[in-house]
Amino acid sequence: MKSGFVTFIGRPNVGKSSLINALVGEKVSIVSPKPQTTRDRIMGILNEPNAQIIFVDTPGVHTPKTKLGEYMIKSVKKATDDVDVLVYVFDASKNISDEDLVKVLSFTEHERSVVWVLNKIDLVSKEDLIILLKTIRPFASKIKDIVPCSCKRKLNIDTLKQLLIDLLPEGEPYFFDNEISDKPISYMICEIIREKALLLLDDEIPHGLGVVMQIYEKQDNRTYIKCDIICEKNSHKKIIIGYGGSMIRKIGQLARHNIEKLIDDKVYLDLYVKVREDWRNNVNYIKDVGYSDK
Ligand SMILES: Nc1nc2c(ncn2[C@@H]2O[C@H](COP(=O)(O)OP(=O)(O)O)[C@@H](O)[C@H]2O)c(=O)[nH]1
Ligand SMILES: [Mg+2]
Repeated sequence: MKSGFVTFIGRPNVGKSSLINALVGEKVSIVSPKPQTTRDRIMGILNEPNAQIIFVDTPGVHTPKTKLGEYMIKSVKKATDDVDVLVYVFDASKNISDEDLVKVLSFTEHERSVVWVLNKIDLVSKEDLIILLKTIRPFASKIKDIVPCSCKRKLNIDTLKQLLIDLLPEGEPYFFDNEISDKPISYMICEIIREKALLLLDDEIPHGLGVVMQIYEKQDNRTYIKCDIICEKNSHKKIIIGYGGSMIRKIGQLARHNIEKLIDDKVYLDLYVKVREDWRNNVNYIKDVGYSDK
């Protein structure tokens, strides 16, 4: 039996969460085209007949501007200490700068195995991929392997899975084999709601969004869930609710669909919008929204 922790790091938006969802085969981490979608370290657990891989998803490496941002960077640091394999993800369709390489190489100064993934190869030609591989190969002397992947086309996902299993140490499983994440269901439900809001809302609002669960109640033939969507300004609240409630209804419909799949029950989802000015700089609010060291 093999078992261990595999942490995914890299710039925002390169596809870390998408890769982990593809590898686990379940939606454990939310995905959106907006940077800084992932705010916390999240574990996704994959059980194979002879292996348990605990994937650790992290927020993208960025320069923090708020207390929440500082928390996000701290959670990356924690997730890279003490893991068995570190996977650094690049976006193959973007240029890889020297600055990127310096940062990436700083993660290879340890004993543990490091793998590089070039994701989104569906967006580049074979020729460009070969040029990219030639450019980075000289820096890869201490790396176990470089794997080109595409989540969108499901290319090389199984190859990556097998490589990671090979690199894991022998050991007993850390989690029961029916668990898919270290986060509670309430956390995953709030994240699904935030994902739909990220997808539907304009650029300026999403960064200031948080979701807090107020009620989760199993009823006769359905589950009743009440959540607050937290935003930073009254003007944002108006946009989130939308004309005659049209936007919040859309967010609710999309989210309900995913939540019903996750908990395998019919769901009545009740959403409210609340304003908390500057909550991302208030430690107590950050905790309320579910991001805490504990
Ligand atoms: N074309 C393409 N898009 C991808 C691929 N993987 C992820 N994406 C998209 O890239 C965006 C960012 O993905 P996400 O997993 O949230 O990135 P993260 O910030 O690194 O976790 C989303 O819009 C994904 O749908 C891929 O292989 N090909
Ligand atoms: Mg992510």
